[in-house]
Formats: sequence, C-alpha cells, structure tokens
Amino acid sequence: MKITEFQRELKRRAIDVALISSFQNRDPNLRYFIGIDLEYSVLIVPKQGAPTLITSRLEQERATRFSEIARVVTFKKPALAFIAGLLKKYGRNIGINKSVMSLSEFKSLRKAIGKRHFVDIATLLVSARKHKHPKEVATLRRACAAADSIFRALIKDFRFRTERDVAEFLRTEAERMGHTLSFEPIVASGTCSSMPHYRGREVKLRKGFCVIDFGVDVDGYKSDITRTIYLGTASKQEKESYAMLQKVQSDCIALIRPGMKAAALATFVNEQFSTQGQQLIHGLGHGIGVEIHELPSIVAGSRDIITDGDVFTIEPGIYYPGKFGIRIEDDILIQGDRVIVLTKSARYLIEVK
Ligand SMILES: [Mn+2]
Repeated sequence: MKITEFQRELKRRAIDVALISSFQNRDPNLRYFIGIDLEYSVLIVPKQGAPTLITSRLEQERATRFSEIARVVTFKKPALAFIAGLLKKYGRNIGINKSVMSLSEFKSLRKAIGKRHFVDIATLLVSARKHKHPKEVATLRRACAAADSIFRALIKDFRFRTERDVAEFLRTEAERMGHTLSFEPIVASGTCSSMPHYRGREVKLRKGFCVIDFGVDVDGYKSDITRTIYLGTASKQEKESYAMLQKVQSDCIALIRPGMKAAALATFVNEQFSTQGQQLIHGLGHGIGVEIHELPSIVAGSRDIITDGDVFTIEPGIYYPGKFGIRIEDDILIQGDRVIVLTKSARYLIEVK
C-alpha cells in the first residue's frame, strides 16, 4: 500500500510525521494518498500508525465514504492551530512539502506549533510516486485509451475552421466521456507548429503540419499524447522529415529496457538528430500520473533509472522556426521486463485534404 511504503521512508529519514496539505494550495499528493480530490483538507501521516484526514464539515461525508483513509475528522477553528495540535503529538521532526505549501500557511503553522524542526519532503513525495501501483496503472491505461478515442474521433471527420475549434472539440469530447483534459491543449498549425508550447488561437487553421498535443485526466490520472497531422498535401521533403522523426521515436521506444538510465534515451535521440543537423530543444519525456510532469525525467543529465511501474512519455520533436515543427508523443508503461506503449493512435502521417 502507498501509505505503508511512504511511512517506511519517513522512518528511514527520522521524520516523525508528514503533513500533506491542500489547505491553501492544492497538493497533488493529497489526491495520490487519499484517492479522491478534496479541497481545504490535510492528511497527517505519522511514521507509524493510522493516518488522519482532516477536512471541512462540508466534505466530511464524501471523505468518509469515498477516500482511502479510515480516520476522518473535521477542522476545529482556528484550523492551523488544530492541525498543529495533532502534529505535536507525534514528535519534533515534521515533514512538509515546500514545493506546494504557501509561505503564509507555513508561517501560521510554525507560529501555532512552536519550536519544531521542519523537513522538506518534496523530493521524497515525487520519488514515491514514480512507481505506479496496479490500480494507478489501470487508471492511466484508461486515460490513454480515452485520448486515443478522442484523437480517432478528431481525425474521422476533420472539419474545423480555427485552432481553437480543434481544442474545443478535444475538451468537449473529454467532458462527454465524463473526464477533463490533462492540460490546456496545444493546437499549432502551419508555421506556428515550430513553437513547442504554442497555444491554439482564434485563427484559421493554416496548411501544413499541425501539432496536436493533449491528454485526458481520468480519475485524477493524466495521459499525454501528441500527433502531428498534415493539412493539405505534404511535399516529398516534408514527408521525409516526418518519416525521420517517426523512426527516431520508434527506435527510441525499442531501446527502452528496465534498469537503464533515462538519460541514455535522450543521448540516443540527440545522436540521431545531430546526423540530421537537428537537436532536441526540450526534454525527451517525463513521467505521468497525478501530475503531468513526474519522474522519471527523460533528459540528458537525468539520474533517473527506468524501472518496473514507471509510466512516462517519449516525445521527440523537430522544429524549423518560422517554417514548421513535428512532434510525436506516446505514453509508455514498464511492467516487469515488458515495455508497453499505452497510447495506440496512428503514427503514420495523416493528411487532411
Ligand atoms: Mn508531454
């Protein structure tokens, strides 16, 4: 169980108790540990014994019935003094997530709790989430399947006027399925496809490559896929560029082995690109889960090792500023010795006439 593993890590680091707080800022780790989305709530995880979920009266029934935490209590005011009171019982070393907790919350907590030692558990939390448990894998599979089905619907009858129309279609389809998008989708047509983080605008779709980068959030778990289609008829040279990128992406996926360094994949792609006078201008990939960027980090210089239970993207792209860009992104699962591509949308160049 996720909590038990986390408690083992707390013990190893001599942290008496951890506070996972969505009291002010929303911490994705709360979602991770309790299994549902709750605002204005905190989870107290002692290094041993049962965790306590503190929530508002408004959310108490939902938290009791649907969260994975057995002990649910409601806030007594003032809330931070109440949290401090519970934390105090466990000891002096208190783990908090400094990447998420606001400075004002931290100051109020410190004032309420008096002299204690605060340890940053941001890295510990991110590392704990790298390995996906079977239930998480099942949800990520659904998130990837949902993205595939939306992409299929998108290209089946591609009659959109503007970039924003495409983005709207993605969003509407996700909502129709009872989900949301993982992030603001990227729809970049024509010369704008050369900007990796371009956002679709209220402008007419231009002829040429069109990069479509989106993902679906299913029960808090996020897929991430990119396909580049062509509006019009691609020239021979454009087709060659696409074929080159597609080959690099599939060769890279074929190289993946559990136990290898994530950085080796980035090195491979960079080597392939350099023979084409290209270079990788963004990360090659990243883990996905309750956040859109998790471990492993697949970049040159990453110290992460690809291991069982990892779910991550491989997304090489080539960009010719002012001309065009092409990116292909898939989500990969490591299960034991197996490397499974979770996103299955067509990878050949789709031309929309
Ligand atoms: Mn991505």
